[in-house]
Amino acid sequence: MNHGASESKLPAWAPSGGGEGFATRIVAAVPDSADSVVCTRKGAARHIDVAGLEKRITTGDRVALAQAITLVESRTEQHRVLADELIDRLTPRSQPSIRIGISGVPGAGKSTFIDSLGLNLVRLGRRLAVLSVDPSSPVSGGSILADKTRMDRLAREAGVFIRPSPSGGLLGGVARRTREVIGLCEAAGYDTIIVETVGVGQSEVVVRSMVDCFVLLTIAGTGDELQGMKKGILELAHLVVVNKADGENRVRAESAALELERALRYLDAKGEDEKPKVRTCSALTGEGVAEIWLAVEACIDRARRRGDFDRIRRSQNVSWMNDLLLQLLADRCESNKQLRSMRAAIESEVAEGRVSARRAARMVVDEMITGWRDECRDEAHNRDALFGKKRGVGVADLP
Ligand SMILES: Nc1nc2c(ncn2[C@@H]2O[C@H](COP(=O)(O)OP(=O)(O)O)[C@@H](O)[C@H]2O)c(=O)[nH]1
Ligand SMILES: [Mg+2]
Repeated sequence: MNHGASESKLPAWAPSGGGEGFATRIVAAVPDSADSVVCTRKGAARHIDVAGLEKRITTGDRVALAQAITLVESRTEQHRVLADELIDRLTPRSQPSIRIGISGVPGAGKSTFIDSLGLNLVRLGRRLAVLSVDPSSPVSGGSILADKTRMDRLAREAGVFIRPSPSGGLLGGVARRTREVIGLCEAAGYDTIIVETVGVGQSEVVVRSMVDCFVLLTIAGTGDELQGMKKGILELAHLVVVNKADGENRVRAESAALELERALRYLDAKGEDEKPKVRTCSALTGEGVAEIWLAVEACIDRARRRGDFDRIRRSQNVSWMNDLLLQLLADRCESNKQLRSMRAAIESEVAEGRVSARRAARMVVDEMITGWRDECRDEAHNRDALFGKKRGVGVADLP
């Protein structure tokens, strides 16, 4: 499979006259069918050249980056193995970056805001990747570098990479992959990562756990709306921005900002320094957007001075690993046929009170461990037969 740039084409919505200079392209997706990729690393390399992909990504090839993201997002086991390998190769190459989360209800103006902010960042010489975590965003036709995202101006910039959510993704799954996609973008040399997420509750919490600065974008509503904004969400924010402060709406936006500031004064357990700041802007006219960026930088500087920046990143990495660990166990419980049928049988025993829940959970874990050990042994046998005992865990190494 050759994913050369020649296979990419302009999206249907590209402005006429944009020509070859238009940065956004549609590229073919990594096929999802199991037989398109041979299971072993050696075999699979014939189809997806992980080393080649790594090289292209680190030399700034956006088509390669898009393909890598599609690979990471794929649900097939074969792709998972290759994605693991690619991530292992790229992790040491990650560049220092800042990660910003931008959340808000649909229509608050997030995409318009990112378009405007992004142009400022490009002028400042930053290389920007925009990722969106929006399970409802419609995407079609394979992997697309930017859909109709209201980021048309940004999408033309050479130093910008825009990636909407994969279609049909469940929130948990989309966000889980986003963490890895951030890493890919950093390895590709993007120094500023913006994650756009729809404010529907859970997604904010997930995105908050992967960024350095979390911005909540809101609009002046009926007043009730502000009151109804969940305290929990406000507490997540480093910065609250009241958008659409333009035209007739300007006064309302400014009074909404004052009201928010008052509400935030009573947030407990945070020093003055750490309380969310409130700003207004107009993403449409661009007024106030540069100041928002200064506020983001100030927030990151404060964190650095407190020694929080690195500490929080480290703890985000660790909790990320722990999330993955639980996810691996849960996936195993669901995907392994033997475990599934054993669980079904034992569930009815528990339901009838014949076996305690505690004992049953223990039995499932024992079964899981036994099954895993057998599989590892088989896998090691196969590997030894294929490659000899030179690398990896040999049969003799297993307990
Ligand atoms: N008047 C005004 N309209 C805006 C502003 N920002 C966004 N909009 C409009 O609000 C609508 C939703 O914007 P969009 O960026 O798609 O919101 P998102 O769903 O939060 O990404 C669009 O019609 C925008 O043109 C702003 O600052 N002022
Ligand atoms: Mg949007």
